[in-house]
Amino acid sequence: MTSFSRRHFLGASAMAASAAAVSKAAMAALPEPVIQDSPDTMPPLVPNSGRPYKPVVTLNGWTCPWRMNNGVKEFHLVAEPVVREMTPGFKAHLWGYNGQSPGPTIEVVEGDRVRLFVTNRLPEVTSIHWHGQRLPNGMDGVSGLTQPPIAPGKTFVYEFVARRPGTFMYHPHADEMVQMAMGMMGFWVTHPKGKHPLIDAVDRDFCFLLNAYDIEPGSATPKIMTMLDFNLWSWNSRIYPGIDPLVVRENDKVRIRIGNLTMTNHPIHLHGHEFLVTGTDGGPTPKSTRWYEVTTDIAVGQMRQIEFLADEEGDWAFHCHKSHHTMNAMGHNVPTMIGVDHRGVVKQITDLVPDYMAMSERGMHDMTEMEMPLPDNTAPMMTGTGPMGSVGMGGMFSVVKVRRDQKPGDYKDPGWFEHPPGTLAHEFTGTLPDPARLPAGSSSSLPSAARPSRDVEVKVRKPGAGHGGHH
Ligand SMILES: [Cu+2]
Repeated sequence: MTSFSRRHFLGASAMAASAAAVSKAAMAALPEPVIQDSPDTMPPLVPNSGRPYKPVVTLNGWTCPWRMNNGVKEFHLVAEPVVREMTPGFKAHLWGYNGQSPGPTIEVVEGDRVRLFVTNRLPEVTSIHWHGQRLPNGMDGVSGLTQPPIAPGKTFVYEFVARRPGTFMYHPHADEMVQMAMGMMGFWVTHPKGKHPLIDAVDRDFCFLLNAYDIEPGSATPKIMTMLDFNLWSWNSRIYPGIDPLVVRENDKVRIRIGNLTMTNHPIHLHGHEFLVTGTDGGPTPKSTRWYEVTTDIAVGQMRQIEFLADEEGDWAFHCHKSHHTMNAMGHNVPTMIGVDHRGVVKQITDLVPDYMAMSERGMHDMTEMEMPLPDNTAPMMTGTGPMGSVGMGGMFSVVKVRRDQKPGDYKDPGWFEHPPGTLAHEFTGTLPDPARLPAGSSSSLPSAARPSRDVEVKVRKPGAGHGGHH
C-alpha cells in the first residue's frame, strides 16, 4: 500500500491540521485537493479531528481527508480525467475525482456540517448529486434544475448538515450517461453519532460501488453509448483478479456496504456465511424486516449494507451471481461451441484465417489456461490463479479471507488458506459401483418427464479420449 501522493506542494498533513494552526487567509482559500495515484486498498483513515467514529475501508480505494474550518468539515473534490488500472496489465482512461475512479469515499458523522468544494477539470460541464442525503433543495446537485452546471475550470461549493446516518453515494447530475459511463462516482458514509439502536458496532466495515464499462479489447476508453452490453463488470472500477480480498479476523463482525451505479441488477453472493441486510440508502432497516440470506439483489441506483459474523475460517468466494458478470472482455459474443467437433474444418479455416483457433469445444475453462495472444492493454477474459489452479473468474469477483491469526485492524493479505487435514475435496480413487438406473420405459411411479431416459446424448469430446466419442 502506498501513501497519498500530492500534485501540489502543500502536505496532506496541512489539510487535516486543526483550524487554529492555519492562518485566516489560508482558511478563506480552497482546501488543497488530495490526489491519489494508487488503485490499492488504503488503510482506514482514522479521524484526527471532529467527532470520533470507526472508519470504513474502501475496496481498492481511499477516504478523502478533510480540514476543519470553524467547526465545518471541508472537502475538495476535483472532477478530472484519470488513468485507472482496472487489473494489473490493463489501464483504462476514465473520468473520476482526485486521481481515481471512483473518487475518494467521503466519511462524516451524523450532525456534521459539511462543505464540499467541487472543481471541474473535465472538458465539459458537470455537477454532483449527493445521492440519498437530506439537504436543502439547492444543494441537491441537479444541473439545470437546482443549480447551473459547473463549467470547465470553475469551482462550486456545496454545504449541508449530514442529517441521517447511513450509506450513500455521489455522482454527477449533468451529462450523466456519459459521465457515469466514464467512471464518475464515489461513496459516502455518514456514521452515527454515538450508539444507534439500529446500527451495530462492527469490527470491519467495507464499502464499494458496482460499476460497468464497455472497453474494446486493446483500447482504453469506454464506449459511452453502451446501455446494456458492457464487457467489464467492476467493483470500484476494478475487475478480478484486480479486486483486493476482503481480509477479516475470525469471529469479526463484518459490514459490507455496496452501491449499484451500473445499468442492471446484481445479485451479490457470499459463500460460507449467512448475512442480514441491515441498511439501504434509506437508512438502517428495522430489525423486524431482517432475515438471513446468502445472496442479495442490488437494483440499479440502490445501496445495500450487509452484516455477518465471520466465524468460518477460509477463502470464501464473494461475487455477483450473474455468471456473465464474473467474466472480463470477450465474455460475450462467443458462440457456444460445446459438442462441436472443429477438427475437420480447422485446416480449411486456417488456410483463410491464419489466426483462427478452435476454442471452447469442451466448455470454456480451457480458455483460462490457454496462452492466447491478446492485444496489448487487455484484461484476460477469466483468470486469477488460486492455490489449486486457475480460478476461471473475472469481473465482479473477490474473496473474503477469514483467518484466526489475523491481527485486529490488520488488512494485509494473509495469502491462501491452509486447509486443516481431512477438510479438502479430493479425487476419489476407490472402485466405482455402476450407478443404479431405472430401465427406460419401465413402469414407475415417477411422472414420465422425470424418468431417466436412454436417449440423452451428450456430445463431449473428452480430453485425451483420442477419438471424438459420443456417450
Ligand atoms: Cu452482476
